[in-house]
Amino acid sequence: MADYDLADPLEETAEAIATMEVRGAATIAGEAADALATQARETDAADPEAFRATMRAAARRLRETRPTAVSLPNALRYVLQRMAGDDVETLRESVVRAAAEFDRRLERAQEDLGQIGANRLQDGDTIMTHCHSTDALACVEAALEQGKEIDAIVKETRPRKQGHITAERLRELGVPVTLIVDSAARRYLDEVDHVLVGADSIAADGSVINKIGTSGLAVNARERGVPIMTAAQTIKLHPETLTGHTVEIEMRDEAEVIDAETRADIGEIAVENPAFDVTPPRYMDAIVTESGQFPPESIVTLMRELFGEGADEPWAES
Ligand code: RUB
Repeated sequence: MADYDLADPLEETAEAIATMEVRGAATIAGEAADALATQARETDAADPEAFRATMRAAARRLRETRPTAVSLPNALRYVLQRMAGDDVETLRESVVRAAAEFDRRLERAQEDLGQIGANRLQDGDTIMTHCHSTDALACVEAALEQGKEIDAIVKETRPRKQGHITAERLRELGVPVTLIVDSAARRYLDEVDHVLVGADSIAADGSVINKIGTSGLAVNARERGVPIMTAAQTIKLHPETLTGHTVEIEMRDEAEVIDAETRADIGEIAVENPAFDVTPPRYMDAIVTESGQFPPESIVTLMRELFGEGADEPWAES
């Protein structure tokens, strides 16, 4: 494989995504698009072919960081599909412009879906959250702007405790927060009007791929009669699932679950750390996107509209 000279900021972004310093599907997508723009500005490729090859290599480097959130390849696809021109300068400008356009769309999509999600929430409602989703919080923010009072029960979300970020953001918005450990969720569901989660990927059959623990929460919510919605802008729709591919579930380091010393004290055990799980469509009440609210089973219609019958891989080495 050819060796491409990738700019330091691109390597830094790739590393930040891999180590979860940058995390959450929408944030990862925005940072990846920005990294491509920076790479385009900084590359000293001498001719159009070298420029295109470097940009494809940059996209591959970003693509390999985390496998589950489809917003990442969708962001790379958006930018690379708009890379056009017969000379390096024009190509460079096209990439920078596409990345900026992508960022604007990302922001607008989140605002629009927030308005739609907020319509599902009533004044005085209590929500339960899992992990930290900016799309989900956009719904709460819009509900607050509509003058509704919302309380939140926030699941801690082991092992990385992204619930702490959610708790902090909700407090900044003035929402009363009760933090609970994950295993306390079912006990508190009777006090909850809506479970509100985000998504890393949505499959063509309406399955929702989100932080590990979402599916168990959804099953419990259904059993308790509490509606559960996913807030997910359309960059979370996974085009490859239209042609039968499945979504890869990231397995992360066992050190996130248990430290080496405790593990040694326990004795010979296996430790596994899947980062995401799949919630079947029958346990999800609604998927809220910037294009409207959908029953999970009908999301395939929107996917076909947006992606046709599948998706290309513009980062592939030619
Ligand atoms: C994050 C996670 C979030 C989705 C949606 O997992 O599962 O619910 O990414 O987030 P991790 P957003 O912390 O492992 O990245 O709505 O911000 O895109």
